[in-house]
Amino acid sequence: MKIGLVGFSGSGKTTVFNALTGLSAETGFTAARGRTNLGAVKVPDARVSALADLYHPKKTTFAEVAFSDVAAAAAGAQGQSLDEATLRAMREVDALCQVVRGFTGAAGEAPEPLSEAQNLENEMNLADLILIEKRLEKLKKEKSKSSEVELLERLKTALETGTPLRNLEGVGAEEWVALSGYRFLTQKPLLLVLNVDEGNATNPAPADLAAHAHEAGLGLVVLAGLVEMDIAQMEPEDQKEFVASLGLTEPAVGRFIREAYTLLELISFLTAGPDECRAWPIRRGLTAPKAAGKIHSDIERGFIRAEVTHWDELVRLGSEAKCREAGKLRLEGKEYIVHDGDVINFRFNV
Ligand SMILES: Nc1nc2c(ncn2[C@@H]2O[C@H](COP(=O)(O)OP(=O)(O)OP(=O)(O)O)[C@@H](O)[C@H]2O)c(=O)[nH]1
Ligand SMILES: [Mg+2]
Repeated sequence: MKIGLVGFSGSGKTTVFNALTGLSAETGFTAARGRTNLGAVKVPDARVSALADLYHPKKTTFAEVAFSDVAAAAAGAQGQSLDEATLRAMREVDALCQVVRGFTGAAGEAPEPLSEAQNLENEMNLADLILIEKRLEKLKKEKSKSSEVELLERLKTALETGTPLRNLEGVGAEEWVALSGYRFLTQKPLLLVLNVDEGNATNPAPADLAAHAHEAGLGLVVLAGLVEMDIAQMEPEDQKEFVASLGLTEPAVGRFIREAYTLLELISFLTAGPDECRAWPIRRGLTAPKAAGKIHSDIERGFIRAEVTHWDELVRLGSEAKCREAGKLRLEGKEYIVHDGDVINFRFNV
């Protein structure tokens, strides 16, 4: 999964990037403009660790979230905040995370998180609208009567009335597939990060921002970017102590990833054995063959059945054979919907 950090200049995107990835990209106004920071974090997963303790595999593989810190939006006239390069970078990611300034700015500016969040959301609406209008113009010139015209007109109406595409109802799954090439910004899941000072690290988000996130179906995480950046650099033992002294229970990255998984409706199934123990993130609701396709398309194509145990049963009973004896190893067919925490062995024809 790839998440793009966006937001107005000075909101703390690079600071949050460092806090999440543990890297040390340059922050502040002297930082090289236009430079893209890329990084990835392993998704902490106690289930993978427990399976690795059982199998002592050659390789243990956690899921990964990749972050890109690319998009500095400039405060300015409406429709001019996002340049072409920024828009391109934003279209590439699976989900967007807008960093919103929740601390007093360098020149003493009070934070205005709600309007800041809404400003950028409007810019994204506008970017999608412009894309649609250009495409419609072209299709109409070609006198196209395709269903695409009708569909784009519906999207256009929604955006004109301020509805981001992710909240548009009545567009079917197949229609979305037909539109996937556009990579609309307002269709991507959006997670707001309110970047606050240390003193506000344990306070909830302002009620108006929280209400907006709730109504618009956005994720919301409050974190103290500067201090989390330090936390990300510490050894695990010091980290624990320091995090507790701030009144927090864990570094922000854990909360952030959980919120992102919920927003993206991601779950993980697991594979386990002496070669590798691994977590595979998938969208909730996938059938066993589709899930198998994440490992390799051959396994999806030649799918015969899935042998499924739940990770805690496997860890509790200690082996696949014991699970089989205890009736905890199920054989599932191609209609089976994969659950979070399933340990799966796929049988397939090559
Ligand atoms: N007081 C305070 N300052 C912060 C916080 N987060 C970031 N800053 C400061 O705000 C300035 C801008 O932070 P950056 O992380 O560089 O912001 P950015 O969004 O990446 O900025 P651009 O790359 O210019 O778009 C830096 O001087 C940071 O140290 C915070 O939580 N509290
Ligand atoms: Mg930056």
